Amino acid sequence: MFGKILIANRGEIALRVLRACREMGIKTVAVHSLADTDAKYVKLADESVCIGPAPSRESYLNIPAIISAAEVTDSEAIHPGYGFLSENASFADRVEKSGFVFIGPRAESILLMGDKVSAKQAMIAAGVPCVPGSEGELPDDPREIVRIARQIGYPVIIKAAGGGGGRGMRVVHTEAALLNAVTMTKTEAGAAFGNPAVYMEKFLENPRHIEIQILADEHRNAVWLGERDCSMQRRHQKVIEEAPAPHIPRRLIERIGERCAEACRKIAYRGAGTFEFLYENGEFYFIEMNTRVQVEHPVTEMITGIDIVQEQIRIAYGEKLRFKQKNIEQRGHAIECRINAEDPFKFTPSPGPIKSWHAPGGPGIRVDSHVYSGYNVPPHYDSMIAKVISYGETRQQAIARMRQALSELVVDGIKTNTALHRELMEDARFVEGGTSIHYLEHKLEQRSK
Ligand code: MV4
Repeated sequence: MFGKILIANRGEIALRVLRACREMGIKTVAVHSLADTDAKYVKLADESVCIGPAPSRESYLNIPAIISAAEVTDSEAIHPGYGFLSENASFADRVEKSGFVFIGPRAESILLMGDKVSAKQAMIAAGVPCVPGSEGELPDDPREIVRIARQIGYPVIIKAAGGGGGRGMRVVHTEAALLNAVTMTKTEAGAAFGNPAVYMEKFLENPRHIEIQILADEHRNAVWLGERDCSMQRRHQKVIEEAPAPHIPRRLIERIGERCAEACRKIAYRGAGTFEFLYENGEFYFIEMNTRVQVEHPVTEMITGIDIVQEQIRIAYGEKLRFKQKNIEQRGHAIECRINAEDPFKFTPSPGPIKSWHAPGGPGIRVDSHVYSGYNVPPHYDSMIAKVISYGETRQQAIARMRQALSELVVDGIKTNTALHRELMEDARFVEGGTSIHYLEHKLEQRSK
């Protein structure tokens, strides 16, 4: 196994990767910005290297600084976590060309999935069901664009090939609005992603967001670890995730999961990955694939007993997957609440010193967090400060445990969204399960009236 891994990230995921390494007897190197010198994972790491000033551009996104840190510490591999450089194909490539192992997919896979048009084409070829839409990039000819939209039927959605995660999209309801929307999306996409290519899909009005976790090794073995329901979101920021997804027939999910694993074998995917689907009227439609470990991976860990970060490390080392599909069981139910340092009404970030921090505990409760009493939440990064994860034999028990956990949680000194989570755990529609991607935004609108 690797002797030493450099963790190219910060916050809770840096601590999460550190814990995985420790358990496996692997030494860790933390890299940090000047804003994170006092962070818990920096102190806990075997070694640490300051890679630059507070702004991400100059530290956590600073490729030469990170590779130099790997060199001076004799690290063997680099774990990118999520966000920052985790889905940067050029980073993966430069890591490998510098003689280190990138703990993630091959750069070619990151590129393939980073372009949403090529990702969708690969999935169609692999037999994964996709949203009906244009065959690849939209052509320039306006008559062709109008023809494609008529064929799909309104409403349609125009999406940037270089976008994803909700960036660079526009919904079109009428033919009169079509060409202008395409032109505007292309202009914005060119400026934002350096790629003006756009594609068109049928716009699904009220879907759920269901994603499938996969693991694949470099020997063409691939398994799926069940699904997660991430529909509870606001402005493309997930708020609550759970596994399994309520009220979806098991045989349907199993069919989709198998398709995802088969797609991984087909494209020779390596590492952990997530297939994102929209689910509406009993049908799954692939939209994007994420080539990193995700924030919400713990809910899958809780119901499968598989440590996804450790498996990422084993896969990167070249090992074969230690289980076959028939060995993977989903048991019970898990829910994750993302605790953010933010204003509970305006949702603006609320950084600053945490005066008092009490984490919940007890049976079936897991808290992934890097914060502590006296910790200063820096203003430069994402506002998530903790993930509270509950596990139960049933969804009902997971909710009951989450209610208790949230009642125990204390974060004093800064504003957080804890009250929103407490409210949602009592919300009749959440308790029933199966709300759409629009539910939270509608609920918040009602609340502010
Ligand atoms: C869609 C859609 C409806 N129809 N595509 C937003 C994020 C990006 N991953 C894809 N997104 C969407 N694509 C079609 N054809 C609605 C969304 C969408 C969404 C998707 C998942 C989670 C939250 C969302 C919030 C708004 C819109």
